[in-house]
Amino acid sequence: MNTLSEKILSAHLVSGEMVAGQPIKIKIDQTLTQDATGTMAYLQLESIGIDKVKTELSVSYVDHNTLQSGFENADDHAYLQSVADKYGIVFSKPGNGICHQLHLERFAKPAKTLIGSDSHTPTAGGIGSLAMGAGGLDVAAAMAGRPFQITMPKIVKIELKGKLQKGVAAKDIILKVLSMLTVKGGVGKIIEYTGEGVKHLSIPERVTITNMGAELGATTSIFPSDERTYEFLKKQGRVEDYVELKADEDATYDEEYVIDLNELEPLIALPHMPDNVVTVASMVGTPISQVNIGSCTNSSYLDIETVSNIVKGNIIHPNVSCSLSCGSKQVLCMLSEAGKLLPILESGVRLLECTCGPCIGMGQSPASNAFSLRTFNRNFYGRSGTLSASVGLVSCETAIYSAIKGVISDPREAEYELATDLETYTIHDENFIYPSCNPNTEIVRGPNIKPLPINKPLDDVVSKEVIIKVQDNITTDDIMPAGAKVLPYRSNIEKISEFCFMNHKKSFHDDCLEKQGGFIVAGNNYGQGSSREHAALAPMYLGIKAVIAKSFARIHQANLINFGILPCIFENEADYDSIDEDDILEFNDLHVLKPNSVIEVINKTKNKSFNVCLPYNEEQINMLLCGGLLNTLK
Ligand code: MIC
Ligand code: SF4
Repeated sequence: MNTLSEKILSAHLVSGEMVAGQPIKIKIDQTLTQDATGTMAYLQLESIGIDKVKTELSVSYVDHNTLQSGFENADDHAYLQSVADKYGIVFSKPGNGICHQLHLERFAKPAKTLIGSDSHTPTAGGIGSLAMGAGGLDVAAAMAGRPFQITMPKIVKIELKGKLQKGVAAKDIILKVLSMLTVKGGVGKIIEYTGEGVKHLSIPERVTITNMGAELGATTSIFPSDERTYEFLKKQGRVEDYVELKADEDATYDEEYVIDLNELEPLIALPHMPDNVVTVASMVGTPISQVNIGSCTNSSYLDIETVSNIVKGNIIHPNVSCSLSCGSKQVLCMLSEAGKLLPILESGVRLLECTCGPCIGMGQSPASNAFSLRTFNRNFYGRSGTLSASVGLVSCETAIYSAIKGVISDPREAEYELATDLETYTIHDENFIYPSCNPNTEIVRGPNIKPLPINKPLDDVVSKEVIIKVQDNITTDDIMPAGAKVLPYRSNIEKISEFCFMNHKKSFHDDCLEKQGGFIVAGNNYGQGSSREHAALAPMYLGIKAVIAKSFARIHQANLINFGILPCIFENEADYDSIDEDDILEFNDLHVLKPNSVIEVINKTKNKSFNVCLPYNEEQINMLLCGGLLNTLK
């Protein structure tokens, strides 16, 4: 009577009891990294000191930092390529595609475990892989053969009934789930999709749903591996990777929901959160000036074929700038081969490289006060690069139909042929470079690649100021912004730390330096969003010793522990209100910190105290005391 996830987890269990809330360790079969998090991950791998990765497969993708406006990104690419060659990692060249789309096409396997230094790694759950986002250091440790620790999640069942109507897409399913569960509703949970509606969903549609499960804060999301999975793997020339996988009929779940696909309508997530969902119908007529199609959520052949079919014979509205990035070279080549690219180009769409591009602010920042419609997964404040812009998240159907009309429009009114996908796919693996595993490969290190900062062991008494106090749902984009100006410094922590919290408190960096570090106080779901460990590394570098929050997002909490910053949880949430910025807080007797403890923190400014919980096991407490995972590994 096992769920799908329990079957994969138990087949990979190394230690721990599979009881929700308990720590477990699992064997990791595959890893992936991307360039924006990969440089750190590989610096960490180098410092762990192994000869060759110990996973079945590890892939290093270059898809984020592809704008080469200085030497920095190109230097990082050369570094990544040389490390991959030496340590036995497949290297995917810039322009080859977005890591999640490529991994799905060429490498992900049902019933395998995968962790990736990118929060959207659960994309591969669309073909039944148990795939999770993680910090770069955890990915490095997995490449070195260490099991991956998670808290055994609760298992949530979402039963899909019926069939999507024309104009309604898989994106609308996940937006519906987001409206039901919210951006913190998936924390500590795996979302399993079941029901007869599943068989009507192709793999590209399923991965749109698992991809955006990251926005629920879920540990991962997963679909069964069935005939549709077989069909997809066959088209990819990988039938041998197919295994059937489904939950037992009598499996029991911690929560259950039902969505009737027949009744679903086009939806849109309004600024500035992916769960701020309303119907497209309620927004019809809103003027837009930008549309961006692509990202790891919606960039498959099927997605772009749909775009091509809708735009065919139409012109993008004169007031709209519409860009499109395919998820991979395979998608782009197949569109071209099938004659589906020409209608897109003729309509006036701006064709971009097969990369993350505008999704991570690598270009295409909207105009001041613009409304931008995007098929992406995140519309966090400032992420587009324009603070005054509003970003709405929609399906490909809504995006392209609105781009033609110049205002938000309901794609159910569009006349177009439904996409049929291709009978066979053509494989274009030329941009994957297989490693020589030569131990003498010289590692290329440009001047922007600075040595990894290492934390000091924790002091017994820490008495410092609260440098910043923030509210609920603070994202890692709030903590450590991305975008074309900041991303080139991902391998230079000293430099990137200058941008820490820049959209919330410009003086954060200088205050930390002046006060020799301090504390962060936060509300619920602190650190949601990306897996970027820079959101822990930069604060660590600036001397932040603890984050005291009402609750944390999973990956960020693990990253804080990995870098030796105490993630403390208010025992009593009301104490959040009693703390102000600049208050001096004091932690005592940290050297005798025990697993799963509740400790007292003294607010010296207010002359009172409050309790915080540290629900961590012995290994994690040891890591925190030593100043992080790297110190313990050494
Ligand atoms: C994102 O979508 O926010 C990113 C950029 O892909 C991040 C990784 C990063 O910050 O490098 C993620 O999702 O983990
Ligand atoms: Fe790239 Fe955007 Fe996907 Fe992150 S969410 S991996 S930036 S496409």
